[in-house]
Amino acid sequence: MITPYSRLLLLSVFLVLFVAAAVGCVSNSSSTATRTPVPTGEKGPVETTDEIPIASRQDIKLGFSQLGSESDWRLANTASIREAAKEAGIELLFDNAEQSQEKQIEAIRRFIAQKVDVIAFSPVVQSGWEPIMKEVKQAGIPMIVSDRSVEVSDSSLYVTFIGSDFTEEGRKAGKYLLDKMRDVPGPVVIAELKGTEGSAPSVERGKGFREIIAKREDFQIVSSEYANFTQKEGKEAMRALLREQGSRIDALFAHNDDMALGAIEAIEEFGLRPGEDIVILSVDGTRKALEMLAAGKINVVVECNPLLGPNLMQAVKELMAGRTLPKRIVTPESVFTQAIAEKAASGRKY
Ligand code: GYE
Repeated sequence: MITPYSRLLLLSVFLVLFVAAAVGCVSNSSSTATRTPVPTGEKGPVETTDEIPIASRQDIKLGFSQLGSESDWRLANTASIREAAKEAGIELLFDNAEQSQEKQIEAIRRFIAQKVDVIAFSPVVQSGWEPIMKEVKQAGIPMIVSDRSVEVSDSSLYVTFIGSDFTEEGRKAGKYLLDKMRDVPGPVVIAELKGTEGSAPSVERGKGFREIIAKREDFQIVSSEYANFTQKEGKEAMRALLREQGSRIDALFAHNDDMALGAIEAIEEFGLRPGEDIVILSVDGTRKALEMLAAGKINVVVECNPLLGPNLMQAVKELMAGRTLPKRIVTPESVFTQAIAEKAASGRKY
């Protein structure tokens, strides 16, 4: 028989159970929200979400427009971005524009429609980006410029530019040549193989190089051709040049390794010794070029670091965490000479 007293007792038991369950719920959900990582080797809470790395739970979507696949540098750059995104747990939407600015613009527009959190791109040329960057800004998506710089009048269109100092790379090549030729009476006849017309590395490497060699009036650049950063075009341009100039060239400044490798083939076809009859200066630091440096066929390789992936992913995460980034992030780089070539080539991953 249920007395009023036992009814009261039952009611309070239910009440206590109900409150306990409710508190349990809240504390459960708050433990998910704080996402305390489970130390390895210990048994964590039953929830499976605790196994997922912290970054991927934030579900960051990054759209990246790559300019192409013209060189070994570029392939290493793409691999670095893909690997770093995976490691950071960032979802990467990747597009390769194969040297076309229009395709890059289309890809960026697609990223806006796909509502990505951040857009990064490596611009094939410096100019012509302002309208699309304005569209990105209007959509409220932060934009990161990677590898090559852009020319825009409004610098608020991007949050940061991560990449090398190409002018400094050109200066380093120039300094090497000045030093190498210090006891050689002039004129010193120089040929230049430029990359892509209007691209930041081509414009700036050329500028830095000229700035330094201007110290000797008898240094003459007799030829300056675009070869689009590819081995094939580097070879063709060098062949044409040698046909025209014969063995009158003392030095070649190739704006990247792939073009230098192509030029070496052409020089050998012509019966000349690259690295001896023609001093060869290159930029990037790919394994193939370092091997040529060790073999004495290239005289100097100025390093340009393609492994921008980790820096880029860190920047993306910082942005998503609401932090401000420096406007410019410069990659530290060195110079490879023949003295250290063998060692540098043996450990090279790209
Ligand atoms: O030097 C060249 C590539 O933008 C720094 O582009 C990059 C350059 C690199 O094709 O090999």
